[in-house]
Amino acid sequence: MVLSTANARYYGLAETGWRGSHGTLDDSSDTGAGAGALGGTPIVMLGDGTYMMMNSDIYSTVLSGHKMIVVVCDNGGYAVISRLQQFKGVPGFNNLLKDCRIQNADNPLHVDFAAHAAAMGAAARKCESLADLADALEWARGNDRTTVLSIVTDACSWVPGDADWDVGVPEVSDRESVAKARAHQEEIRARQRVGV
Ligand SMILES: Cc1ncc(C[n+]2csc(CCOP(=O)(O)OP(=O)(O)O)c2C)c(N)n1
Ligand SMILES: [Mg+2]
Repeated sequence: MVLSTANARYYGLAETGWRGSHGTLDDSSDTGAGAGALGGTPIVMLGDGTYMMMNSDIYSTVLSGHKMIVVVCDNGGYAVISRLQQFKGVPGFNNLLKDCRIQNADNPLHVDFAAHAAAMGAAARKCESLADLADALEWARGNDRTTVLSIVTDACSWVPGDADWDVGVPEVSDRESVAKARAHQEEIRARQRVGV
């Protein structure tokens, strides 16, 4: 099982020989997911935003016959980045679909991931519940090619535990919330250990 976030390649490491059965790949420097080098079908779990950034790997695995199972957690956008954005003192914009400008806010323009994956030759199914996902995984295991399962997830529930994320905040702003975020950033930086 591989958890993959933004821009990690879904399958790459299967071909480069990444060894291990579980892993989490995070952020833009990663170039591998979809382990399975030691046998078995890789299961790659990723977000809807990650799907949008790197879905051509699905087509490649259909063409090359390197089957994988992809579970797309569709929470309506870049949820973690929306959270980060709001922590830095501004209301969310352009990260969650519901916060985007060109659309009906009550009915955001969701991508139909199952239809999209099917268009690239993958087997695909939309799951309506966790029980449905369990059935779909069984079905996916028996398929002869890459299979994509999508399921709706929550954009605002987070597991416990957190860390400061040192992203630049403007020094000058009319918003008090931004000034506070900036002051917090300076506190974070004062506690950083250079070179560690
Ligand atoms: C190419 C690239 N652009 C931007 C980012 C920053 N980034 C990290 S997580 C993330 C959001 C990913 O969205 P999604 O996969 O839907 O996960 P969610 O946060 O919604 O669970 C982005 C844009 C990145 N890692 N790589
Ligand atoms: Mg998302």
